[in-house]
Amino acid sequence: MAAALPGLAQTSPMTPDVTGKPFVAPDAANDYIKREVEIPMRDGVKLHTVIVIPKAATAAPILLTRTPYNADGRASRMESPRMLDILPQGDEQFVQAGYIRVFQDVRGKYGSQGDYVMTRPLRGPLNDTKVDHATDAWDTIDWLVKNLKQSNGKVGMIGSSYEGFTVVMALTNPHPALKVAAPESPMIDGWMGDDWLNYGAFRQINFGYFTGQLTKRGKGAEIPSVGYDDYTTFLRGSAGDYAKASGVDQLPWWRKLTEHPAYDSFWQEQALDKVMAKTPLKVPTMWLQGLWDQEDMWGAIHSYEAMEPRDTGNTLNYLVMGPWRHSQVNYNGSELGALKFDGDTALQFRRDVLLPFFNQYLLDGAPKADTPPVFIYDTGKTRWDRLASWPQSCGEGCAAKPRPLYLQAGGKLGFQAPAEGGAGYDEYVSDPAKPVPFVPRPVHFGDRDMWTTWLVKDQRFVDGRPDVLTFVTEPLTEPLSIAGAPEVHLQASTTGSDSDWVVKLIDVYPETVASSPQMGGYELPVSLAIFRGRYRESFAEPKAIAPNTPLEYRFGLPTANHTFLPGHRVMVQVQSSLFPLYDRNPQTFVPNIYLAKPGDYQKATQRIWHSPQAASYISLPVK
Ligand code: PG9
Repeated sequence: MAAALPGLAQTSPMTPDVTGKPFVAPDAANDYIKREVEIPMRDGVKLHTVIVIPKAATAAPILLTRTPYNADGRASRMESPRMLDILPQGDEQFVQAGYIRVFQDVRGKYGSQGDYVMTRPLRGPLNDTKVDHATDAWDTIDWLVKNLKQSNGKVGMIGSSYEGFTVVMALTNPHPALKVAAPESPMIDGWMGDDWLNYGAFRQINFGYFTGQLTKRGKGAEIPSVGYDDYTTFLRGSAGDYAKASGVDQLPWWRKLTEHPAYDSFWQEQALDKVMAKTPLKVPTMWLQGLWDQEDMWGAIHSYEAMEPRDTGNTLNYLVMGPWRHSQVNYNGSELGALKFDGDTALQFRRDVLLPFFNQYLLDGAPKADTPPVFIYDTGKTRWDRLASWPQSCGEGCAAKPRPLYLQAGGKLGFQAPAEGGAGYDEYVSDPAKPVPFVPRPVHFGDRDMWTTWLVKDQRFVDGRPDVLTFVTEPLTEPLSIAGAPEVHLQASTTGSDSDWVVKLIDVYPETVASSPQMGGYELPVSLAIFRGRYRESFAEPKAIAPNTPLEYRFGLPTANHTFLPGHRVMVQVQSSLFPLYDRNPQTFVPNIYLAKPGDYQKATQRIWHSPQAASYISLPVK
């Protein structure tokens, strides 16, 4: 063997190359210091916390996110000596402004000790322990301001979705050092419209999330796919049958869901908009979400509306809604599916509105920001509106009043109430064996592009199906702007004893669009929802539907800020399923739809009424 070069020690060729000693990457060139600490909570449980401090920091503010999604991962986008590179894209403006960034694993997930409870309820009837996310946020903030000598003692909280939920939890009893907050698409009410259900219809796409989050403290198992097309997979039975076949029924969370199909105290007690309605306003809060938020469409807007009456000085409660899918605020906001916007709307918001707002409350000596009380994108005109209040059109207290847009005979839609004559209804057969798909088949829940863009999908793929009714206006001669939540007033009868009703408000593009030919005739959903008919009279106490009787189904559609442009038409589609995203209604009343049996699934003839005595309409928040 060759001799070692003079001055160099000889390493035996058989020296083991994996030493087991910790590898320490040189960090002299880093522009940040990364610390991992285990912060003790009041019950002794330690929460794993990653702190990234700019090397040059003195009197820097702290930006905190509490996550069930792995704090270490959230603070390592890539290996790099630059803080800008290691933190998420949505943080770039804060990094450039010199903030200290903190991510913490919530109790029971990833590096944190303690028990994990899905969206752990506040202490009270549902939580008999001494801790919740409000106490954990308090204890964490207390530790941070006492231990980070590079900080100025001021903390802002931010986060999207589950991370937005933990922001809201902190706001229920905020630590005095918490100076500003931005819950982004926070999970607020899982039954009404966030994440788990929509007005009582269950979102089956969540099964993979359950196993991913709940089968391990770290990242859990994926459910093996039995086939590519989840339309076929979920036709095999009820949600409960799927849970059993896939093993999900072993999870306590699934048991909790199936034990509470209705909006009982389990859900009511957890609805954070109801909690916030009673919470004193202390911390300036910017509620934000996407206008096509496929996961948390309910939370931010309803929380904003719950707080707003008490924000008389317009200084504490702010609303932002961008043309975004779920959490898109933290990525590129130039486009969504087939839609193109006027530049990167997410960056525009983060740079021009969010950062100055946070700076105002967190940076010593920062100027007052010019923050609009409401910053909302007009998804028809494709431009931002800066408004003093929201909604712009409502029953009472708004500048404008909603107008009823009536379903009419012959598939027409218009502002004139229906006249006498004709059958007074249109009908279709809803067959649980052939439910209406929510996106074109094959439907693969693992297809992220499909999931993130389904709410803007061209609805022509179902228009014309015999089980989808379509009503449409003439082409508009003037712009028609809506700014608020459209409300459905559907007069419907069914031959069954239970039914789902899906209503979609759609912007139909002109047949030709020279600048984007592929948009010619596009049927863009502006706002849509599914409503489980058994909850017509009470969300808490389901009731069988009286067959063959026109009954009114009244429910809010998601908030919209949209101008239907001249040449466009307004369309409404009505159907009885959005499958397999939502579990099928068997159309026979059963005590618990999660546990419906094959024989319960029955065809039903559905009539949508448009007679003078039973007029169906959408109350449109026109401005
Ligand atoms: N929408 C996800 C979620 C929030 C809350 C509970 C469960 C899931 C999320 O993106 O975090």
